[in-house]
Amino acid sequence: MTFDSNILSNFSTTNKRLIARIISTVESGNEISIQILKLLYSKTGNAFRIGITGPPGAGKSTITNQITKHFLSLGKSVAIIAVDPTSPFSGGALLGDRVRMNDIGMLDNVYIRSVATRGSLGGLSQKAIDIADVLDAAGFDYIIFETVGVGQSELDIAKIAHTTIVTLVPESGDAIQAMKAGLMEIADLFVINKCDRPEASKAFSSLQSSLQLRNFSSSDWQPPIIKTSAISNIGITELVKSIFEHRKYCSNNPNCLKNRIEYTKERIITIISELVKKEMFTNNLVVTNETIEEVISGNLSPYILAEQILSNYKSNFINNDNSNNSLH
Ligand SMILES: Nc1nc2c(ncn2[C@@H]2O[C@H](COP(=O)(O)OP(=O)(O)OP(=O)(O)O)[C@@H](O)[C@H]2O)c(=O)[nH]1
Ligand SMILES: [Mg+2]
Repeated sequence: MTFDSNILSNFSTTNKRLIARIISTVESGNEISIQILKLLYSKTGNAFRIGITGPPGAGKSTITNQITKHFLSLGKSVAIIAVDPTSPFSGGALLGDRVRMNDIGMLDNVYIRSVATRGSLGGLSQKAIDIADVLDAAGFDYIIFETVGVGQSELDIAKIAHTTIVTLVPESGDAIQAMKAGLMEIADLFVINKCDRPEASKAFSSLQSSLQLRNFSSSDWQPPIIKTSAISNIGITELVKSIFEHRKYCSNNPNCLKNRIEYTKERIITIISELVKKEMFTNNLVVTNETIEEVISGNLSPYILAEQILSNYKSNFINNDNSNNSLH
């Protein structure tokens, strides 16, 4: 199987048909998809990646919609990846919202894609990350990931996003408690949305007190809390300003770099394990049914067998490929 790389000469933010085609290929995870990803990678690294998470219905899509419009007004392009959307990427169940969302999706400089990761191990799938690379290579200035804060995905989002926004609503006082363990740590910025509702200032103080319990050092980034009423575009300018401030803070911060190194290492290990797994399966596990029956009958530990297979695999690898193996 080969891939005609000339196709990529037309690759740009406005060629949505080609973007959709390439993303579908990447989602299929076949051999061509790896060729494409390898080819595109040198064009990545320019998009600023924003993660937005929070409980269902907190207003994540509405905020995404508003910040997208803000970026567009600055002449920028935006790609949105909705990870496991609980409702279609629509701004909620209301038809009016859905129409408005479709509106921005129709614009030249906006691309919206939903990705399902449910059922895949490890939350945010490798696929969502690969898709972000495709969109980055296409030339989008901003990539926004929307995830619902109820699983592993939102914790993973913090690793891949340059800036992570945790969205809460005034009524989510209890939710703040519930989410302390996970969401509090990953937020670079907090948003209390729906501030047109009562209880907003109470929610603000309660979140502020929870944050004060954390011991930030003077050089640490201290997550600001921004009050918004996204539906009326209130607080969005402040939110975008804070995103820019965080971006600036991270541009030369060793902790941010350390996180990126950790995440990239993790990503490489995931790719290696997937490649090894694929190879094991294509070689039919290089193990006989008799050996597997030994495991079933309790005579051979699956751990011992796995170690033996791995060790055979490694010695094969070393024998077959002792050239070109220096990594820099
Ligand atoms: N009153 C009020 N309602 C809002 C505000 N922002 C969003 N909403 C409404 O809240 C509902 C949910 O908004 P969404 O933007 O879909 O929320 P979401 O967090 O993306 O929802 P899921 O993706 O389903 O988890 C919609 O009906 C919005 O119109 C706001 O600032 N004030
Ligand atoms: Mg949504």
